[in-house]
Amino acid sequence: MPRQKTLVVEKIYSDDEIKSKEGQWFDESHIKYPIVNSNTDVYRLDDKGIKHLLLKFRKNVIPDSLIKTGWDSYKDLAKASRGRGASAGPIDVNSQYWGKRKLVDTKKWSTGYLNPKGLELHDSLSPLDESELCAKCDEFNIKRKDDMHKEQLIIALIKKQGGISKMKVNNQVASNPIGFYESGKNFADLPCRLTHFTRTNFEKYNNGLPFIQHIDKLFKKLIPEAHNKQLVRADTKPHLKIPKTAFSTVTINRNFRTAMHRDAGDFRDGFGNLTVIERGKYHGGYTIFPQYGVAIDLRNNDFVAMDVHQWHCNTPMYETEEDKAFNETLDYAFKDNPEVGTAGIYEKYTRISFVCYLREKIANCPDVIDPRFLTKSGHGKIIKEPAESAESTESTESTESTESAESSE
Ligand SMILES: O=C(O)CCC(=O)C(=O)O
Ligand SMILES: [Fe+2]
Repeated sequence: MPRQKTLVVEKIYSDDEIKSKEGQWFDESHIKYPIVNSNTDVYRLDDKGIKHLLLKFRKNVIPDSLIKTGWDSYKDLAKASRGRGASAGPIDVNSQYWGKRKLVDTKKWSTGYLNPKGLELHDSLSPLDESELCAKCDEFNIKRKDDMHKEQLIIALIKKQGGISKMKVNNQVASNPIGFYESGKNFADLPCRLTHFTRTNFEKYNNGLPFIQHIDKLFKKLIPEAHNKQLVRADTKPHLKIPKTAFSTVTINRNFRTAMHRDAGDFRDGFGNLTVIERGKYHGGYTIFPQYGVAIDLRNNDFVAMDVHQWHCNTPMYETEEDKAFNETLDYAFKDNPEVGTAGIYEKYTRISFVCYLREKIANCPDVIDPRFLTKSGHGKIIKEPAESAESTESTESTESTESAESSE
C-alpha cells in the first residue's frame, strides 16, 4: 500500500488562455478534483502527454512545537508591500487603500498615483477652465492633442512638474521576503545582502530558523533529487543561504489571497516549499492551480513542495457562522490600524503562509560581501532599500515602502 495517493491532472486551459488571466481572481468553482488534504503527489500532463511533478502534499508533518516557534518568530514579519505584482490582484480603486489616493495610469494590477506635490497641483489647477489649462500646457511646452479633456490636461501638467509617483505599484498586501536578496538597481544600488528588514529583526529571524530548517528537511525527504540540485547551487554562496537549508529566502504572507501568478526570481529547477500557520478559524484560502483545476487545503502542520512556476493563486478566505462565533472569543493577535488598508489583515482569523525558496541570482553574487550587509543592524539605514518582492514585478517602488517599514516597527 503506498503511503500517498497519486493524482494526474490535465490542462483545462491552454497556455495562452491561462496566461491571459494573469492577475485575476479565481474561486472554488474552478476546482475540478476533490480538494487535496491528505498525502498526495500530483503530476501534470504537458501537451505531449509527458508527466511532470506539480506538487507533493503531506499532512501533519510539522510538530506543534515548531509551529509555535514559527508563529512567535515570524507572525510580525509579514510587512506590507506594494510590490507583489500580479499576485496582489486587480487594482481596486474603491478599496480602503486606493479610495483616498488619486490614481493615474491604472492598468490591471499596477497603478501610478499623485504624490503630495501632485495633489497640491491638482487642487490649484482644478479651478481653471480648459482654455487656461491649454495655455499652461503651452507654457510648459507640453505636447497636447486637441481632444484632451480637462482632467487629462491637469494630469499632463502634474506629470511635467514631477507630481506623479515614479514607480507603478500594486495593491498593498502583507507579504514580505526575509533572508537574502541579490543586488538590485532600483533608485539605489543595493548589494547582495540579508534584507534590511531581516537585519533589523535579526533575533526574530534567527529564533525561527529551526522551523525553516524543518521545512528544508521535509523538502529533502520528499524530493531528494530536486533538493540536492538546489542545495548544490545554494552552497556555492554559503554566506547567502539560510543556515542548514537549500533556501536563500522565505516569503511570509499574512491573510494574503493571491491572484493568479507564477513566482519569479526563484531557481528555475527548484521548488517552492510552503506551510501555513493558522490562528482562529476560517474556511477557503485553498491554493489552486487553475490551469489544471486542482487545489490543496494547506493547514497548520502541513507541508507542500510545489512547482511555483506553474500558474497558481488562492480562493477566497471566509468565516462560517461557527467560525465567527469562535473568532469573537479571541483577542486580536495584531495591532494594525485599519485606516492603512492593507488587504486582508483586519480579520480576527489569521493564515500566515511561508514560501521557502532559493533566489536564482544569488549564484551571481560576489564571494566577499561587506559584513555589515549580512548581520544585525539598528534601525538606521546603511543604504536606502526599495521594496523587495518575491516576484519580479513590472516595477518596484523605492523610498515610500522603506519609510512605512520604519514607521510600522
Ligand atoms: O499562500 C499561498 O497559498 C500561496 C502563496 C504564494 O503563492 C506566494 O506567496 O507566491
Ligand atoms: Fe506564488
